Amino acid sequence: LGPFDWADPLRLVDQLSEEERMLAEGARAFAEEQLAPRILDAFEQETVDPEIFALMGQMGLLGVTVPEAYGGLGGSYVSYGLVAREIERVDSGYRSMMSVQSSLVMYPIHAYGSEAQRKRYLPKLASGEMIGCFGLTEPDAGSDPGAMKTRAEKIEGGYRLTGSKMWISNAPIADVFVVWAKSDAHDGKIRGFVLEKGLKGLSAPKIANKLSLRASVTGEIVLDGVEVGEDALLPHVQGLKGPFGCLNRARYGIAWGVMGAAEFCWHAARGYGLERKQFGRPLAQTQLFQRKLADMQSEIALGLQGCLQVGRLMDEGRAAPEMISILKRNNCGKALDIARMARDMHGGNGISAEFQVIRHMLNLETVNTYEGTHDVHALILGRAQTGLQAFF
Ligand code: TGC
Ligand code: FAD
Repeated sequence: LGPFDWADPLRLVDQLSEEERMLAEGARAFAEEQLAPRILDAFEQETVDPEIFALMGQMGLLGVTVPEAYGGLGGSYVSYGLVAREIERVDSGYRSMMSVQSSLVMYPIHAYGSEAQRKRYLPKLASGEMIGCFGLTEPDAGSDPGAMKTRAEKIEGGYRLTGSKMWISNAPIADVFVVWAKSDAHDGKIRGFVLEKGLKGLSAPKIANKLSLRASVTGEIVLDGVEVGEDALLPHVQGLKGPFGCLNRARYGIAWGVMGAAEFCWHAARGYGLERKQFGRPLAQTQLFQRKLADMQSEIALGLQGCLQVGRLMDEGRAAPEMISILKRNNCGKALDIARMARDMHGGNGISAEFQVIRHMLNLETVNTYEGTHDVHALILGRAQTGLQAFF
């Protein structure tokens, strides 16, 4: 038997290619140098610095899986996951900015767009010169996006879009809006449209006073009879499988990302327990403290192995959406438990911004909810194993 590395107990690192390891190390250095110094202020002030997109773009962290011909990195899904883990180690909001741009904006333009749309948007989205957002959720259609009210009405030479989207990451600073609407010209089927900032009738007011994910800006999208040409339609997909195709990728990235946030909290709790003495010995020398550390270590190691396995299957074209539901649901739930536990293990200091664990805990409440709530993924998995629909 060989040695044991407490921080990488199942030797994830040995299962990565040289290229994947180098990208992960680069992303970690970037996150430590460029993101970590900003996060306390950004979270406290609830401000987002759009420059972060350009910095991520320079590092090749936007559109990791998009082909190089369109400005992406042409990398694997495992590479994309490793990047998400490193960014979310600093903050879920920064990972959100990256994953919306990569999986929810660049992916659909590449997978469903025309060649002209790919050329117009992808290189600038990859460099961070343009910022994108993805509008699916509405005030009355969250877990049930098929109930959306936003409509695309056929007009001469294009479409008129009317409706509103709610809780949209990046929207207030976005240049490019991927918006889903029911189209009367296509039998009421859901179609995707790519809109640009500045169109008449298009606005994206910020949703203020969030107590979670404060470093990522969230907004509404108001579509007040926005007129676009035929060239705004994503030609190659229709129906809910369009947005879900994007969500599969983003949910997969989240499953890796939340493990990064959980690792931060675990390491912080361990470090705190080694330093802090009560009853004449380090907290880390108590049985209860060690049991909590063991639980954190085990859940994170297993969660990361699951991500790697599904990532490899994605790269081979053999992953199923239900596999992603298992990971998104379980890893978000476990990360939230770990962050709450780490908060508790820091005692009173645990509620201070300086110790960072409560920020991760607050963020993970959002991550557990968006991209399909914990319970919605349970229903997806329940349906897959019983054949019985329990949504309604
Ligand atoms: P259902 O009948 O199950 O399916 C309708 C059509 O969609 C297809 N489909 C999928 N295709 C690809 N991948 C998937 N994962 C798919 N799931 C479903 C399905 O095959 C069918 O196609 P077709 O051709 O037969 O019509 O649909 P339903 O209405 O019963 O759906 C139920 C449910 C719960 C599964 C689904 O609506 C759901 O997952 N709800 C959660 C909504 C959600 O995740 N919203 C996310 C919004 S975006 C976001 O949160 C971004 S935050 C990002 C950030 O800041 O990082
Ligand atoms: P609801 O669907 O109303 O759910 C409320 C509760 O009811 C949940 O606990 C849920 O699990 C439960 N529930 C729902 N249906 C059932 C059922 N059938 N059986 C049992 N329980 C059920 N959306 C986008 O389109 N783009 C974005 O960029 C985006 N970014 C976001 C950023 C933030 C910060 C947040 C908070 C949300 C974001 N969302 C985005 C929206 C997100 O995807 C939705 O909030 C999520 O899908 C849940 O929808 P809802 O909020 O309407 O909750």
